[in-house]
Parts: sequence; C-alpha cells; structure tokens
Amino acid sequence: MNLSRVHVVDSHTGGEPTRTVISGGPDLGDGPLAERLTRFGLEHNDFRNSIINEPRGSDVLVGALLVEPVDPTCVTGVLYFNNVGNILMCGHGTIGVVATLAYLGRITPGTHRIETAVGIVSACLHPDMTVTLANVPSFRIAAGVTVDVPGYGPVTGDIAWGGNWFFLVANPPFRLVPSEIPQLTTFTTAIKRALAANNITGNDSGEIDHIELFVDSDKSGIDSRNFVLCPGGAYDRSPCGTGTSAKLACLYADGKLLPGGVWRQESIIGSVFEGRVTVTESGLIPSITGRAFVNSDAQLIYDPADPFRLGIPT
Ligand code: PYC
Repeated sequence: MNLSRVHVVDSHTGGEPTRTVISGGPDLGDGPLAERLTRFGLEHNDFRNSIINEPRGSDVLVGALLVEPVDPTCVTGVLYFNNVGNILMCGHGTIGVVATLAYLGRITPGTHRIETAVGIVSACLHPDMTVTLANVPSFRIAAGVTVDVPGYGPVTGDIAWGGNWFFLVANPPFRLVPSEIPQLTTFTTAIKRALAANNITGNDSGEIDHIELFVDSDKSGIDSRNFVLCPGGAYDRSPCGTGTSAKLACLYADGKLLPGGVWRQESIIGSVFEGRVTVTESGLIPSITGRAFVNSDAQLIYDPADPFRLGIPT
C-alpha cells in the first residue's frame, strides 16, 4: 500500500485512547464487515502498525477505521484494531467514534446505528455529549470455571461475551489500585495463557483474549471497580465497554441486575461507565453510558526516508 498521508482524530474515553482513521486507510472492498476485518488483519499489518505502534502511537491505543457500512441505515461502519491485531468490537472505541463524528459535524445529538464486525450497535449521543451505546447481545456461557494458573494456583471465573470474549474473576489476590498495575498485568497475562493452554475458549472456539478482575466498590454510588487486560498486554484505562457488557450479562444471569437497574463500573484509574440491561428478542442488550473527549486532529506523514514510518512492529 502506498501511504502518503492519513487523517486521524484522537479521543479518549475515560482515559482509554481511540485513534479514528477518517481517510487514507486501505480499500477493503464492500463485503460483510467481518470479512473486511479479516482482510485487514491478513493484508494490512503495516498500516495497523503505523497507526498504533511507536513512534506515532503506543500499546494502549485502539484504532478505529471508518468504512462504508453494508446497511445503509448505519451512519458508518467501523473496524477496530490494536497493537497486535484486530479487535472484534470495542465499547470505549465506539463512544470515541461517536464523539469524533460529532466533532467532524457528521452527526448531531440523537440515536445513530453503527455497523461493526460482530453486528450493528446503536449509539445515542445526548445533548451533554455523553453517549449511550446499546451493544450487541451479550451472554455468559459458563460460571465458576477453574483453571490452574502456573505460579498462582487455581483461579475461578466466568466466561462471557460482550462483543469480545472475557474471563471474569472476582476478588483477585491483589488490590485493584494503580500501584498494583504491574502485578495485575502479570497475573492476568498468566490467566490468559493458562486458558489457552487448557483449550478453554468461547463457544465459537474464539480465544478468550480479555481478562477482567473485579472487586465490590466501597465508594458511594459506585458498584464495582475493575482491571481489564487487553489482548496486546496493555490494561484498559476505561472500565471497558465490552468488558462491562460481559459483566452485566453475568449479573443478569445471577439475578443481580434487572432491566431498570443501573450498574456503575469504575476502572482501575477511577473513570466510570454506567451500565443497564434490556431484554429483547435477540437476547440481552447491555447499554453503556460514558463520555469521550477529542484531543487531536492530525495528518500522519509517511516520509519515505523515515525507517520507522511504518511503526516499530511488536
Ligand atoms: O471498551 O470494549 C472496550 C475495549 C476493548 C478493548 C479496549 N477497550
């Protein structure tokens, strides 16, 4: 691919960054978004690296490539990616995309449909610029699964889908505070490896590539605090939109959250999403409310003389 300039808009949602590619991205054809995401992963690693990884980016960034939707009722299609590959769905990223589309003057407050690789979601941009994302149907496939984690012993958690696959562990043997992030990262990475080594997957054989730890919150108005390990080894600065959706599915399955109730999920750095559930014919739809702020509007420059113009591959 001959890269010259790429227009990106950066935002963060509860501290977790999203880099939305507005123009200059690869042509992936007009097939279903799941196929286009696969093609992106197979054929456009240089582009992904150049957008996300150093020296322009970092392992925390999530990329969002705007593409033509198949369904004309959608305001856009979007493909998500990170420092190591594709992401099927991204909640904080969708809130970031909505803030970006509003910044560009492409949408105004109201409800907008957005096509992703795992289905159509809807996002309501409120007049105060907060966004409520109605996610894809979410569900728990197994409760109380125990895996032996080398160096730590048996760890028990639930497996749930919230647009990505999650292993959710309550009350881990570490405090969920920023000073413990290195230990939390090593612990959750070991859990992820142990799940893969034991062939514990989602019910579509999908890798469980997000690990989520929880504790009840002692803060007034906050239900729980989490730490989420993302597939590329970084932790989510936000409470994780798809992770909170997976958590809401588990709470619903346990009868602890009903339609009409609100769950306030805090991240490891103290940002908060509000979660609710609705039961529809398609299944349980979690909705996540949060806010993103646009913090950069830039042209990425690809100087042929720059040996790292395509990023430092991970
Ligand atoms: O908010 O869903 C999310 C997410 C996934 C990975 C990073 N953030």
